[in-house]
Amino acid sequence: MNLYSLLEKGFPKDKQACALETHDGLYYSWSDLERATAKMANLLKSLKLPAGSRIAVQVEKSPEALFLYLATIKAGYVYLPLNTAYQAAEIQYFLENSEPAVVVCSSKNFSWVSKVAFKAGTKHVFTLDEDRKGTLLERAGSQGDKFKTVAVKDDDLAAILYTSGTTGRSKGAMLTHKNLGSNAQVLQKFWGWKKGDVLLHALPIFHVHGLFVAAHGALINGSKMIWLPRLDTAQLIHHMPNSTVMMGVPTFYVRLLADQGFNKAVTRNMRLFVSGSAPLLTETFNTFKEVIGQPILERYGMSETVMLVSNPYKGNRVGGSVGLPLPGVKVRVVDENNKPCGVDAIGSIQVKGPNIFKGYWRMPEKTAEEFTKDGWFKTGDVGRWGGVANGGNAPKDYLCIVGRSKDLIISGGYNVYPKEIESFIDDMDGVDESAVIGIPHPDFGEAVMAVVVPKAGAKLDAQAMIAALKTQIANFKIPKRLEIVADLPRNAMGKVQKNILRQQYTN
Ligand code: MCA
Ligand code: AMP
Repeated sequence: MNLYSLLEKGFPKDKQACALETHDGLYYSWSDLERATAKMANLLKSLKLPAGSRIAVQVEKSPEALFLYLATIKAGYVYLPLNTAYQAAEIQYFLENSEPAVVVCSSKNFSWVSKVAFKAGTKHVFTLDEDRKGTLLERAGSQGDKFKTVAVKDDDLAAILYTSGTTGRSKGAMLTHKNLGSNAQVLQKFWGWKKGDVLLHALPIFHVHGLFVAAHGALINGSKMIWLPRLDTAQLIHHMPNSTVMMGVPTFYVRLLADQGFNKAVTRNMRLFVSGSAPLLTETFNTFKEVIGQPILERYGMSETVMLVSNPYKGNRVGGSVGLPLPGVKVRVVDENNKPCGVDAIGSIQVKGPNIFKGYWRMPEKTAEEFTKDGWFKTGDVGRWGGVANGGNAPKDYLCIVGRSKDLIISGGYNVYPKEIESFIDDMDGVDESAVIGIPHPDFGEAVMAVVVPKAGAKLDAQAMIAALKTQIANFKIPKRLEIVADLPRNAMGKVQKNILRQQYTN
């Protein structure tokens, strides 16, 4: 068993057919994909890495970056993708925590990444750039272009995805070959993937959505991908007439609808638009349906679980609801005693299934905390069956997400944990305390905002604080707004009342 073998079963017979077409007019056949993947797998094998070695990758999106992922799982190693926005302090934590055997980074970051990597005990650091340059490809070039896929066990790790923690540092969610394989198979059927489909791919590939939902979907179906480096609405509109499927975070749809060039004619060959990673506003769902004539399909998942719930491909897609549990996935909404709630009652969402991760990397206690005694994973999301949540009107077997029990902000599909940003702000000179909240944002859905209290007598400069944060943390985590105030609202227990702050700054 190996996830690569499962995906490979779907590759087309005609190996000269196009697997990837890039924004700059390059065509990669399925044979190119297989040969490049084999060369990289041979390179990894030649390093004689111990079983279970992690291959940590922080590179810009390119076809070769996808082949590196495929090579890693084909060779039986564990893929560890890292957001390209992460800076030195963030990367240092991930590398020290995961102790990868190999690190692959952009040439422009080599000097600082290699320093951090060698310090963390990594033996091999390669570079890979967007323009087919870098030492990884140089070294792989001389390797053989055939590689026998390594047999692994169902519950061997295929990937580790770091997700930010509500308290403390990020946790590495361990995903197995079975977790990813079972989800890819279920989605292929559930979303009606068919021969002739072409996926328009503009998501980053260091997260579940772009890699395990979008790219896996096309690979397991042997479908061509139009491979764009990032979201660029003009490029999407240009390629859409030659595409049939697209997946995006809600910001994709907000920006498309704001573009004069986006209309029914452009989408004439599109059969499916999928949205996820953050709530899709009912307003966006309705406008899209009105303008384009087809409803966006919204689905719900997590890094720890891959996809859980989806609106149907054929059937009623409901705005404001994430739909029905996927085949094989069990979902329950429970009260504080873990007892299932009735229809229309709000409770915590818990899940079970072959797609649920193996646990957090080297955190057995954290892992145990996140599961109930009878094996349900606690998502930290709050929901209800049916009802009129989010302005929609969902049937009783449809799940609506109405909030989060975890203190989490989702901005443009990226998760930001307030605690992390607060700790950076609290460490600054002259800061007494801070509260970081999410406020509505027309483009990103939610935006990060910081409310900061200075120490007695200290004078703080909001712009200087933002500039200082920019040197320390990923750009999507930077507060879009920072207010300096005399004190924070607290309840009788002394806890900061973030709901009051959210209300105050929402308008
Ligand atoms: C960029 N910026 C952001 C974000 N992205 N600010 C807040 N939130 C963001 N998401 C800021 C940059 O710091 C910069 O600020 C300015 O916006 C422009 O940056 P740029 O890179 O040009 O932005 P963009 O290309 O327009 O990107 C926006 C985006 C992108 C397309 C929405 O963030 C994106 O691709 N998001 C997708 C995330 C994703 O794949 N999530 C899936 C996670 P300045 O100018 O001040 O420097 S997987 C998941 O959640 C689960 C499992 C699931 O269900 O899928
Ligand atoms: P991540 O940690 O990046 O895997 O993000 C997972 C979280 O994204 C989930 O726990 C939800 O809070 C959120 N999420 C994903 N899809 C949706 C959706 N369709 N609607 C609302 N929230 C979503």
